[in-house]
Amino acid sequence: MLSLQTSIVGRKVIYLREVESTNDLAKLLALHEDEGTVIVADRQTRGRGRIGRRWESPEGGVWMSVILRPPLVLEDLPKVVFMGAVAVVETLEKFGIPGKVKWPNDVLVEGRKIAGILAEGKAGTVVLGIGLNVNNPVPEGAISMKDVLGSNVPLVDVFRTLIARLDEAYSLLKERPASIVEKAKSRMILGVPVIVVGEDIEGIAEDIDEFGRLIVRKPSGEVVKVVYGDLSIRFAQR
Ligand code: BT5
Repeated sequence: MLSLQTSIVGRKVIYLREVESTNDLAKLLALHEDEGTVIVADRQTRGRGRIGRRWESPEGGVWMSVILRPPLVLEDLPKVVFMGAVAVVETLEKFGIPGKVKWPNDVLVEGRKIAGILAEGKAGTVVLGIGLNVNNPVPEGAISMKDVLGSNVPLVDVFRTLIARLDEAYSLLKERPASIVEKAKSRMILGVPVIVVGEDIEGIAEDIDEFGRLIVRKPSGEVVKVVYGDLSIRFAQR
């Protein structure tokens, strides 16, 4: 019915009207499901961001997780996050919306958050969770595809496009992991003043390195590499 023609991502799709968190369910199902299995729900009652933050997931958005078994080590988890971010930006592009990646795991449109990525991994399995605001109401400071386009967007088309882009990005990740970092970098907001939240670091977000670390140049000229993890950046006013 969805007519997915992907090779891995979306080989099986498990749809629920409501779930606490697609990532939590995917982690459980990963014990016996093959890679590529997608869990998608109309709404989540306990959608999660990083470090226990809440992810608002009312009906109208795409809330999904995919079970992956990439031939990578745990240090490569940022590459899986970038794979998700690239697929989201490409999906938005297909609908005529220019999106940008904000390190480490956000996608912004018009400076506001339209999507968040949550990759959680252990022992060879990674659950890649994506929340994309489509027609749903969004929290203060966030944005949806509907807000940008001015009318409702067919949710199933967005989902189908996202699955196709994720499948492409996953083959790239497996064949040439470095190219996923390059792709994410070309779509990332760089060259702007940032503050690393919770750390005493302020400077210009210059670049990312091959491990996905953010390279920040302080006003003193000193360069700091911010490790991907639970840290976030805030754009600073100059
Ligand atoms: C994220 O966390 O951005 C990752 C979000 C991942 C959500 C997906 S949905 C499917 C799967 N199942 C889950 O349970 N989760 C994943 P973080 O960087 O920690 O950002 C969280 C912050 O984003 C919150 O503290 C809010 O400020 C903001 N936020 C919450 N809901 C939002 C929404 N719908 N749109 C935009 N921003 C939101």
